[in-house]
Amino acid sequence: MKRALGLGEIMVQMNPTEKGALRFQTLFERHVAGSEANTIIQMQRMGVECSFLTAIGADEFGKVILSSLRSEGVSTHGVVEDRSNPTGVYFVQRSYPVPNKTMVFYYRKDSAAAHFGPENLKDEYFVDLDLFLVSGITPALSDSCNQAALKSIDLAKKSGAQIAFDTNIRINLLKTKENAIKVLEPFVRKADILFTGAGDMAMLFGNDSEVAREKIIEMAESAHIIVFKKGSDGVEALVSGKRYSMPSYKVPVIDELGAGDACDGAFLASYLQGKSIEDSLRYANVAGAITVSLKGDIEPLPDWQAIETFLNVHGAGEKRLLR
Ligand code: KDG
Repeated sequence: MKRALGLGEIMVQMNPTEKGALRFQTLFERHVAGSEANTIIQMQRMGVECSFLTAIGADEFGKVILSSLRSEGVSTHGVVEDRSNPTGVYFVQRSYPVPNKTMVFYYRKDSAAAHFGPENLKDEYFVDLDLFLVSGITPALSDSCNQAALKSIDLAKKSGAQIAFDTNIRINLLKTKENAIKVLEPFVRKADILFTGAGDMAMLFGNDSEVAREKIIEMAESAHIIVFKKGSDGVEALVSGKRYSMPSYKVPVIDELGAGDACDGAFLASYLQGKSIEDSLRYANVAGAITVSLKGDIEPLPDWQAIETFLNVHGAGEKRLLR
């Protein structure tokens, strides 16, 4: 069995039952979500043995996060209970002011997870590991999280694991483009498998998409795989210099949150378990399509059976190899 480890913040997500401005919402569903945890749970559902590193508050929301990870079979040995700081929470606003677009409002400053640091890492977490995963959100949380993410990469590399990194820019955490480049560049340089998207590349390198693409390829000096997520335009990959492209599936969009994470997780689980790049991209698209069509980041994440059922209905999709 392949083994993966993730690091990041998991929060309680309050998602209104109705679309529209938050000030008019009175009924909320309580979900659990966090980018790297979403990806890890996607991988676990597809047969990778996963564990997760984070900190939770000694509060009710911390308890629901712990039981969510455990109920998925994700190992929580590296989860720290922080008695001084609370579990982070965020609110979702759907379809307002931009129809079909989701906005998030965080209550995560000084959260337990933001206090996670390199002192919480143990060598044993990195033994027999195939893949370590982190995204641009974690180093943006705090200096201690940044240090923990960098040290985890060193420990994972020493144990022979591959490093997967998603640029995942959250500008409300990183504040400026200059700071985004400063914080994210070391991670882009160290990644073996890099995930990014048009929005993130424009944020880092400007609106000329070809220039931005060239710049990120140049910066990703260790990456043998770069996956470019293009939302409803599908997904592309550059694998040891060869370009692959896979169009997306057209489905109704209810809540886009978590779709990119699902896409990363399905790609990584498929690739680690020996699937071809084309199939890995196809399953990544399926996971993204299922996730946008339902609320909650974790609940929709498909297992193999769900992927197969989806493909039986929607077909395998157009397959193109760009040379
Ligand atoms: O990818 C979806 C996540 O970004 C979101 O649900 C919460 O982890 C989160 C974040 O930091 O924005």
